[in-house]
Amino acid sequence: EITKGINGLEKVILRETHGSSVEVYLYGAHVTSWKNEHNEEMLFVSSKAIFKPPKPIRGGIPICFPQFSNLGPLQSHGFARNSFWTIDIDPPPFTPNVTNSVFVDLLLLPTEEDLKIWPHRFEYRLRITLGPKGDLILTSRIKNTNTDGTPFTFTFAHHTYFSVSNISEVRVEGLEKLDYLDNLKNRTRFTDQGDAITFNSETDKIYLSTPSKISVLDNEKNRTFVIRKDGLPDAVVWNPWAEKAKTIVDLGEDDYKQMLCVEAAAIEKPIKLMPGEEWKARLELSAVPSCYFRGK
Ligand code: TA6
Repeated sequence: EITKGINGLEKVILRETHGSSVEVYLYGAHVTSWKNEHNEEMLFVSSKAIFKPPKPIRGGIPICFPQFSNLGPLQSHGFARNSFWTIDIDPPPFTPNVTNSVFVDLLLLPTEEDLKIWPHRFEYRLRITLGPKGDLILTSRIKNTNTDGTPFTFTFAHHTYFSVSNISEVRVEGLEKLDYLDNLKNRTRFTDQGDAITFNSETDKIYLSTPSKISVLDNEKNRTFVIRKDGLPDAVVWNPWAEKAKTIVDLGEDDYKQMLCVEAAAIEKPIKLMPGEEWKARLELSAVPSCYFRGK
């Protein structure tokens, strides 16, 4: 189903028979809503989000491509998140396919303007799938279509904003004892010392070579988000906390309490593609009651 969203921007709604749903804006291929079968929202979108190009949407799942953050010459987080994507009506086959699922295929090709700032031709195909149990799966395929024989490199992240009841009660599991780059300390490399990751101040870290499964436990809501990823070795953990939040115009003053970004990413080792070569990555998000998660 394609409808008009905020400010007339087009969005696609996927609905699954048990009642879960996903909303995706073509602007940015940006997932702005992911609801479970009880109509509960899993993603945070800022109360002050500006749905007006060229501003990216604050919240949901922005795509950072072809550059994560300001790690290169492009605008922060690259141009995919504020580009207009199209619906890909005839994508090459995806394997494996998730059975009994609903999905939409989106396509990003560089514009002439993009080519001026990043002189590489590519095809970025994104499949957004809502699985039979309400899981959200994002599958990326990025192909170098340069005709002049040149390779290109990029960094990447799914900048997921999870909705949490109270950041002070949230715990992240799966990143303990790993190395990370601390963005608040000039990206100096440290080794995590704690047992689990909890939050009581601004956090902006790039965890390196992380496991394929990371969990975000929201004790107050009795909900656990499970992140499964493939082809995305790194994981960014970000919460701006009170002071930084005040400097972000499209974030409400107390919004930081209700959000946590845990971002499946490829940052430390940029991806290099030769002409004709394709890179694939997969992110699968599920939300389960914590008691169920604990018992597993
Ligand atoms: O992923 C963390 C980060 O790179 C932070 O450094 C923080 O600034 C955030 O992303 C948001 O970036 P944005 O460009 O959307 O304001």
